[in-house]
Parts: sequence; structure tokens; C-alpha cells
Amino acid sequence: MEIGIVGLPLVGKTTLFNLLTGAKAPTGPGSEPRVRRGSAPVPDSRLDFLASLYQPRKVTPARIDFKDIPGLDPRQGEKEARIRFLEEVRSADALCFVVRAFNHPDLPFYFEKMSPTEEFREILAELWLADYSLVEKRLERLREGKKARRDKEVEVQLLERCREILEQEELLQKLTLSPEEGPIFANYGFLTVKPIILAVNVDERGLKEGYEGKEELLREANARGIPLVEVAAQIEKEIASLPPEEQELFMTDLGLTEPGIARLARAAYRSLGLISFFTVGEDEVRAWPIREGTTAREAAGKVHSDIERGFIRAEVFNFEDLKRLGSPAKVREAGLLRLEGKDYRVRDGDVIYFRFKV
Ligand SMILES: Nc1nc2c(ncn2[C@@H]2O[C@H](COP(=O)(O)OP(=O)(O)OP(=O)(O)O)[C@@H](O)[C@H]2O)c(=O)[nH]1
Ligand SMILES: [Mg+2]
Repeated sequence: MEIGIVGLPLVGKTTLFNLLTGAKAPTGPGSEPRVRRGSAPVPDSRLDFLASLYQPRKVTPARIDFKDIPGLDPRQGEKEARIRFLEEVRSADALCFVVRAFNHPDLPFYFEKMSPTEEFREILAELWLADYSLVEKRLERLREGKKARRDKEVEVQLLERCREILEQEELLQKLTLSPEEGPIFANYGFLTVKPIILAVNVDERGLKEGYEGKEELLREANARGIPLVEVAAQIEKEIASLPPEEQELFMTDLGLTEPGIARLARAAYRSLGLISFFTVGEDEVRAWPIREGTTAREAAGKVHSDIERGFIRAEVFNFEDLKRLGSPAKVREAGLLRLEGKDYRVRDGDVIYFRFKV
């Protein structure tokens, strides 16, 4: 599961990638365009609470993978660059669009100044076009081909619905599929069906007072149901290089309770459809990423394949009950500690102890 960071050139993608993952990739004009991969911790206040309660030797947050995709110049991008860009997008599970809303006198806009909304649409247009031409190509081939009639009809109708949506400049995300259509659709590998989050890279002023084009961008994101997170990449980079005591001071001054990348990482996590369960103990308190719908036994396999194989049962309580009642003993007293079997569907915030035999 990997999130691709996309956007126009010089909007701060690599700066954000570095912040998220702790990488030190070169940034700025003239830096070598290369795809870079890394993983980012997902800050979670529940994990902090558990850590203060259990005082473990080690605290391990959930992590998610990012890849930094070099900025595509949609107007000058030669064919090759565009194909490479689209390949990277295609193999990502979700996308983080970065748009520029910061002023920087020495860093001219890569194009004529675009509003953040225009930037957003510019990149989106690449995905639309790719999907649209795929639809057209498939339709053409189906019309010529000799496929069995019934299959063909389902597919043609599906593709025509896709085309209609794309023609309205909507995302294929909004398509609802019948059980019959699901597997056919999945095969195409469309791009506008991927979950998207929007990261608006603002400067200090933008953070405090808003930025030019903010309302329009909020409207656009809202209308499409796309989560939007404001980040101040440059300032956060500077803050991250300060000693911890000073970091908090600066953040307070900026009116921030936590760095924007913390919110960004969580939004990205959700966009992948991930939830967390926790394991606790003296050694380690840890958050584990799983997909919604994962069973107790599959979750056990995340921790160790032996635990999955020898799974007996899971002892489960939910974090919210622990937080409300204050201690694991009280949770037990209240009868909120449950024994669950292998098919139990793990919920977000479950604290689990796996019983297993080796
Ligand atoms: N003032 C200001 N400058 C920023 C901010 N974010 C990035 N920059 C600067 O913008 C320049 C480009 O940043 P990068 O992170 O390299 O941008 P990019 O989107 O990765 O660019 P490409 O990989 O070339 O597409 C760098 O010189 C950064 O220092 C910001 O929030 N504020
Ligand atoms: Mg870059």
C-alpha cells in the first residue's frame, strides 16, 4: 500500500516527502527528478495514551509508505515523461496532490501563476485524459472484437457509464458497481478511482490568515469529497530542525497544536482504508495498520505468522473504554473485555491480546 505524491514542479513535494519520511532528498530547482520511496509514522494520540499507561520500553506507531513522484509539466512534458508519470500514478494505491499556496519571491512559479484550484485541476486533467483514452480504446476494441455477446454487453454499458462520468469532469470514484461489473472494472486500472487527498502547501501568512484562492479550493475539494489538509512545508522543516523544547513554542506561535504532516499522514492512512489495532505490554506498545474488515486471525498474522497459525482466541477491549474507565482492570470489571474467535472483525482502536499455541 503506497501513496504517490503528485503535483506540478516546484510546489514542495519533495520537501513534504522529506518531512514525512525523514529522508534527505535534494529539493529545489535543478534537483534530479527521481522517484523516491520512504515510510512515515502515523501519529496517534491513542498510542501516546497507551504508552503513558503501560510505560513500555518501546513505542511503535503504524507506518505508511510514500513515494515522491517528480513533478509533471503537463504542457511541456514530453511523451516519455508523461508515460512514466502515469505509470507511477497507476501503481500507487492512493494519491496525495500537492498544490502551491506559498509565496516565495525567489522561486518563480513554474508556469504563470496558477491558483491552487487551477493547479489541482491541471493534474487531475492528466488522470482524466488517461482514463478517457482508455475507455475509448476499450470501447473501440470491443466493437470490433468477437467476444461472447452477454459479456460484451455488460462491458460496453459499464464503459459508457465511465465515459459519461469522465465527460462531466467527475471522478470514477463515484461509480457504483454491480457484483458482475466489479472484477471487470478492477481490471482496467483506472486512475480517477484512486483515493485522493489534497495537501495545500502554505506559508506562514497563509497558515494564519488564509491564502489566495482558499475558498474556491475548499469548494472544489468539498464538491468532490476530497479531504484537504493545509501544511506549511518550509516552516515545518525549520521547526523540525529545532530542539524539542523550542519546537512547541514555535508551533504555539503559529497556532498549531501539531505539525501539518501529522494530519496529512493520518488523512493518507484513512484514504487507504486503514484502521489500527494495538498490542500492549511492558516491552512494546504498538499500533498495527490493517484494512477495515480484517479478521482477528489475519490481524494476528500481522504480528507474527506463528500467532496466526496457532491462533486460539483474541482477548479484546476497545481503546475508548480504556480511556473512559482509566485502567485495564476497570475495563475487565465492567465486563468489557471480550473473548473473540478467529472470524471476529477487528475494529479501529481495539487493544488485542492473542492467545495461541506453538
Ligand atoms: N517559502 C516556501 N518555500 C517552499 C515551501 N515548500 C517548498 N519550498 C521551496 O520550493 C522549492 C521546491 O521544493 P521541492 O520540494 O523541491 O519541490 P518539488 O515539488 O519536489 O519539485 P519537483 O520535484 O521539481 O517537481 C524548494 O526550494 C523549497 O525550499 C514552502 O512551504 N514555503
Ligand atoms: Mg521533487
